[in-house]
Amino acid sequence: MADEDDIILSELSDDELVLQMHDDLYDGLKEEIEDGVRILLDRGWTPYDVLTKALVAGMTIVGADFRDGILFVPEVLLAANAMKGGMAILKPLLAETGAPRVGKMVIGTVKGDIHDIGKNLVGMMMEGAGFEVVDLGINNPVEKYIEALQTEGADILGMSALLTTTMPYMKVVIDTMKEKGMRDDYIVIVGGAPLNEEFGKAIGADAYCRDAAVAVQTAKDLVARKHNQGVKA
Ligand code: B1M
Repeated sequence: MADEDDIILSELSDDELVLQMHDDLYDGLKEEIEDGVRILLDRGWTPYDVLTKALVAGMTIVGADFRDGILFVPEVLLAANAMKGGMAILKPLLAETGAPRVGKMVIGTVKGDIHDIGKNLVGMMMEGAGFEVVDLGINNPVEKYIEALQTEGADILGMSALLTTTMPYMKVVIDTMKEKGMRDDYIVIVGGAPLNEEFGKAIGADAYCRDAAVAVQTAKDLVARKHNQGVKA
């Protein structure tokens, strides 16, 4: 028999359910997050709204308490695992737009950095928008990026960093591309919580993208611009 404190997710209103999902994410309850995602989808929510309003918003609360020393690494790992459970359900739906292939992107988190949720989100949204995505995972040295760009015939390099100590590594990658005379062959976009527009410019990226939606729009614009230049040449 259900305990009287048990919460039946399906009986909550949308607003209550979203708040409950923020709590469940905070508590690292993967199954509850997966159930919540399915319920919102059944109620007609778009995958993008579920992602941003239930999952990403919940993770922001986790981030604040991690920063303030209220949550620690093991708890945050559980929250990340729950978030990934929800994202796995949304991934095929976000990729299901039937959009024609618009370009190919190699994406990875930079050396020394193991944060991958934002990077995964960007990859998912890019796939949903019709890009082919080659995901190099986390902790990528410059050689791995360069090799993938060359062997995959990619149009775009996407780098993610979540730490102030790892974001300078993006410049190492771009400088190496310059040394090898291959920088102008690719569009380079960068993102991650500690970055900003100014940093993106300073390291020689084509664009800094605040979030996954901006990354998609920016990539589309830059690919279109590159193709137009190609036509004129
Ligand atoms: Co880490 N961590 N963490 N962590 N962690 C942060 C980043 C931190 C800000 C927390 C804090 O103090 N408030 C802090 C960094 C401080 C700093 O450098 N300024 C921090 C720290 C210090 C650490 C450790 C050093 C902790 C320790 O060990 N003492 C350690 C480092 C490990 C390492 O990488 N070497 C560490 C470890 C971890 C966990 C393993 C526990 C876990 C990661 C699990 C995983 O990713 N699989 C973790 C998590 C989960 C976080 C927080 C709480 C959440 C990050 C996240 O997933 N956010 C984070 C706090 C925060 O960011 N508020 C924190 C949700 C995600 C959707 O957002 O990744 O920002 P985000 O992605 C966004 C945008 O940034 C953008 O789009 C996404 C949204 O649409 N974006 C791109 C990201 N990449 C992009 C690329 C693009 C375009 C846009 O183009 C290519």
